[in-house]
This record gives sequence, structure tokens and C-alpha cells, in this order.
Amino acid sequence: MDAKELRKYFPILHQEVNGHPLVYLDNGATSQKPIPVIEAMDKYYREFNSNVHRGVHTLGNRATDGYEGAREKVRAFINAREAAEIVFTRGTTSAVNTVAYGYARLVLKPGDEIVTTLVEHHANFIPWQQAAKATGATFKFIPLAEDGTVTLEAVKATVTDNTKIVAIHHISNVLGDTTPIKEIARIAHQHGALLFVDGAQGAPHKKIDVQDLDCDFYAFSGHKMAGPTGIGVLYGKREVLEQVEPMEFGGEMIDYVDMYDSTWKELPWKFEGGTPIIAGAIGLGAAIDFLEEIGLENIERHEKHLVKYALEQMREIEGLKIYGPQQDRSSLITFNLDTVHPHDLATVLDSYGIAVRAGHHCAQPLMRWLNVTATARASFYLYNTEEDVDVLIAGLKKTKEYFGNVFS
Ligand code: 7TS
Repeated sequence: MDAKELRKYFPILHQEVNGHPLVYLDNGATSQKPIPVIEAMDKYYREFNSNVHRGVHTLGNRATDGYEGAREKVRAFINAREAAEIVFTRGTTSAVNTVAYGYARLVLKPGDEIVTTLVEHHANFIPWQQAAKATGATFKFIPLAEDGTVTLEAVKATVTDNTKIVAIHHISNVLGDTTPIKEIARIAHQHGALLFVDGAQGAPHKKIDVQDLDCDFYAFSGHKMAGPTGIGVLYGKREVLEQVEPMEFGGEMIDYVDMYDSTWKELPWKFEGGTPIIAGAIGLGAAIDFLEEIGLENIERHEKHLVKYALEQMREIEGLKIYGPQQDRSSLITFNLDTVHPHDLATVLDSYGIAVRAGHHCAQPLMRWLNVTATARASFYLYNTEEDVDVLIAGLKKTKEYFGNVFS
């Protein structure tokens, strides 16, 4: 895999920001889009824009084929058993809410438990917290190891026969750790609980096989994996999704509507009320083709190399603190530099054309656990290079020098 070669497909990368070539290291927030994705959506709007599942006219059929074809691409991408197990959502956030509202809030009762961790992104935290509050269920946390990772011993010690849902990240957007999903699924299932996996930082960076992982749900967002914003995926095992009620009612999702009651379409359409995200799904399908052409294994290897390359140099910078596991990290590095506020750090880096994220990363409970208010984060994707890392390191050194001079 040649990252430099791949950059050709991403027009946005070829620009200057503040007089410097753009170094985009905010892929954890959203990734850039390659030409085939932009063109697939453009083609839909120019050539066969139409609503889906409705008519018999030619454009409508082409749009339906494009939309349902994308669902099949997602199915193959994560090796789901059938396309009916792939629900299109707006993103990870709406996928979690679909299950929190359509299942947790309807079936949980006092005494039941939802088990999660303090590492979760708010998207995989607040919907469960509020479902627990609404139902009287207990909201429980798996204790973290010193470096913030989740050990199987801790999972075993937390999950009980009262646990109904375990909700956990696959890869953390702050710590970059990978949780042992397959083993956690085994523990959850031994206790009769369902496992919901937040794969927002998993699916873009790693080959996912939901049958092998044996999770009950797996959620991810198109925009973090070279696809467009506004489209995401809720995977669920058929027998589990059958038990989830739709939370959006209206057109497209019904079977039969009577004066005082209605019935729903079969899976997955009962969850896709209203005109669906047609262009988004087509764009996501093109993104999947693009990623598969490169190979998820190659992408993962490339990113791990960049993280290792960056970590080696970052460890040399005095006063730079890195959060999360020191080994076995996925595609991102979260850090703080001396007492420089991460927003100031990100602002100085931006003046050199380097885009990193600063803030609480939608993980306030984790920030509190880490005893910080905010951090900076550099997150990589397939088009980042060693040169990008070199520019980041030089930027960090200049920032240190700048603030050192200001404060001394
Ligand atoms: N879960 C994780 C682990 C995430 O990293 C994010 C977004 C979400 C859920 C929510 O995804 P959405 O597409 O529904 O918004 N993470 C980030 C981030 O780290 N910086 O900006 C968004």
C-alpha cells in the first residue's frame, strides 16, 4: 500500500492552510473523501435521482438498486449473515439511540443492569445512561486498568446474570485501545446479556467480521471511513433486531395501516421510516469498494506503523504526556504538552497547516478519569505519511519552544 499514491484520490489534501501544505490529522473526527465517493454521489444526482422502493419507473428502480446494492456491500464488508441485518442510520449516534429507545427503554426494569465503561464516547454512553434512568435499571462500569484498557478479568467481575446489555467501544477515540470483543461477547452471552459494540473507530481501520466477533449489535459511521456524512450502520443479529421496536414511524416503514393500529415492514426497513439517505448509502457503498480495493489489513498495518513512528519521536519530547496503552494502539495518539492548553496547542499547529483535534473528545467521564479537562489528538488514516508525522513533530517542538519563551 502506497499512501503517497493514494493521496491522489483525495483532492482536499492538495491545498495550503495558513501558507503551509495541509497536514490533516483529525481523521478520528471525520475522514476525507476520495474521488470515487464524490463521483458516485454526483452520478446519482445527475443521472438517476429518484425515490426508492416506490415505483416502477426506470430511475426509481436504478435508485433502489443503488441503495439496496450499498446495503449488500455493507453486509459483505462486515460479513453479516444477510442484508436484512444491516440498518442504515444517520451514523453511530443514531444507531445507539435506535437500540436504546427501541429496546432498552422498553424492556429494562429495576434490578436489570446496563454495563459499560468510562472510556465510551458520549454517543455510546448517554443513550444508555438515560435508558437506565428512565427504567430504573442500574448503570454499571467495568473498572479500567491503569492505562485505561479493559481487561477480561474486569469484564468477568462486572457482568452478572442481571446484566441485560453490555455496551462497549471496539476502539476508543481517545485512548486508541482495542477491546477483546470476541471474548467479551462470550462473557455477556454466558450471562444472557446482549453485546452492543460501538465500532465508529473500528470499522474504518480494521477488518470486521461480525459473525466471528459474535456481537449482537455493531454500529459505525460512513463519514469516518471515506464515506459521506449523514449515513451510518446499525448491524444487528436478525433474532435480536426482531425484538427491537422502531422508534421513527411514518412512510416507508409500514406494512399495513389501520385506523387504530399498524404493522411494520420486515427487517431492515421497519427501522428506515421516511425517504432514506439514498445518496449517502450510495456514497458509503463507493467508500467500501475503495477501502476493500486497498485492503483493510493493509490500512491497519500502515496506520500502526505511523503510530509507532510518531510515538517514538513524541516520547523524545520532554513534557509531552501520552494517554492510553503504550503498545498495541490503533490509529490515533492523544496527548498533552507541558501546561500548554490543548486548544492553544491546536491553534499553533493550525498556523503551520496541521489539523489536530483538541478538547474532551465527547468523552467527559474519561477526561475526569484521566484527571484532565482536555487533550490534543492526532489521528491517522490511509493517506497519511511519515512526512505528515515529521511535520507534526516539528510543529510540536516549535510550539514547545514558543510557549517556553512566552512563559519563561
Ligand atoms: N463513537 C466513537 C468511538 C466515536 O469516535 C464517535 C465520533 C462516535 C461514536 C459518534 O459518531 P457520529 O458519527 O455519530 O458522530 N467521534 C468523534 C471524535 O472523536 N471527534 O469527533 C467525533
